[in-house]
Amino acid sequence: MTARNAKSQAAFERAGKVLVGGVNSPVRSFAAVGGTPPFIAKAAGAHVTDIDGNTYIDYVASYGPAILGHAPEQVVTAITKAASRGTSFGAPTEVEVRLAEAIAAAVPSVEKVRFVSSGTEAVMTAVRLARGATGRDKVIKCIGCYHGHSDAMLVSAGSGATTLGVPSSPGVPAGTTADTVLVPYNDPAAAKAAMDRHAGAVAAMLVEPVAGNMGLVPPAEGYLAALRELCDRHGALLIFDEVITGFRVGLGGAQGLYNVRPDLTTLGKVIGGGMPIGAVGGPAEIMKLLAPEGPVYQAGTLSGNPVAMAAGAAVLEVLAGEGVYEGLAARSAELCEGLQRAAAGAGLAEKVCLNRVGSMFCLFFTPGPVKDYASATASNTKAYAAWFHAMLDAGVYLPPGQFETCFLSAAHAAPDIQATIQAAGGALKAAANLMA
Ligand code: KE4
Repeated sequence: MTARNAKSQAAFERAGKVLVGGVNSPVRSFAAVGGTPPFIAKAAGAHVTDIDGNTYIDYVASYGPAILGHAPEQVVTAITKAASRGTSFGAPTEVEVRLAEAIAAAVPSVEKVRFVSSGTEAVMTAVRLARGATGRDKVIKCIGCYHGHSDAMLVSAGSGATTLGVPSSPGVPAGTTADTVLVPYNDPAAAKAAMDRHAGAVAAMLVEPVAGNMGLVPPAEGYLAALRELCDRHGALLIFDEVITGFRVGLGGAQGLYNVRPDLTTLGKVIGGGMPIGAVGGPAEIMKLLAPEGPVYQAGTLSGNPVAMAAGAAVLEVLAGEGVYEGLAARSAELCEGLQRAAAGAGLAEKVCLNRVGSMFCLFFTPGPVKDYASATASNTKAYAAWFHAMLDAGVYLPPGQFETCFLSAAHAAPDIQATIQAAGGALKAAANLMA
């Protein structure tokens, strides 16, 4: 009998001959969990179907963009219409103005926007803008937060005392990361110490207001407000990287949810409806420093791409509808309560930790609480891999790594929630065997 993923296996082998690792982004290779990634043939609503004809309930959601589910009618129609009028002009269009207006109307600290083509580009631009605005070089970031793959962001903690970043990848010059300072997430005292140590030299504190790249780690009570106060005291800018949380945890993003206003915000994922996109936003006072108004250079051939803009505008229109986020949160809560019950049924109630913010959630294979990188990386990644594969075999597609975040969409319905909880019972028992 052929494996249920024979076609994906063959496709992965073929892909490996022309695509590095057979993929275009490392996490998709299943390196963290082993096995062969399903090659997706199509997706609709809460479901993805691979080229072997297996259909899964999807919680990867393209790592965030698919908040309405896959191929929502409003978005497909918008993309089709836009594409039929031409896919890129290198000239201003009304649709990019409409999307920028929708973002400025929803995100409390944003008056002006610059669109780019990825989250990485958005963060790179925001950091350059902060450095241009302050005339300072240093940027403080949190260990475990991911802000894309620009050189200055590929840092790991250097020797404990200095917290100065050292390159985490070959090809990144030490000089590029020398101005990146690392502190633990959810540790206001460490952020204060770093700011004091580099007083007068810090351009910005860059943070994921809800961390989604070490698994899901919510901000501790008062943490974001403490960073706001610290930046004000030191004349540094506060940058919220809302590439994941923007329009995911609410129309106003995490800054609306936690009522803390950053100086600059980066966005991506949801605002593009699955098309390549990123954005930087903030007060006109700061944004006007960007070219062509100001001296801080930034440019992009496909920035404000009309097809991506049309897709994003369609998504935000639906998200502005009545009760969308309430529904997402309610179904996510129901799912997570079911997963907690399944964990108890597998004798893991005290051995796993489930974090949730709105429609983002993560089951850590460690007792927790998981509040930073150190506690997240205490997770049993072998147990996670066993859980992941048992769920995949049961028709539930989770992110292929403990340090990613699950996303629920507006298309996930009661049967999907119940089927996921049902599958979790057996999958957690498989994982329990690997947990001491
Ligand atoms: P992109 O350049 O991948 O569009 O965005 C980079 C980025 C910036 N900021 C945050 C908070 C992000 O989460 C990301 C990218 N997120 C990952 C998910 N862990 C994308 C998935 C991938 O790398 O394939």
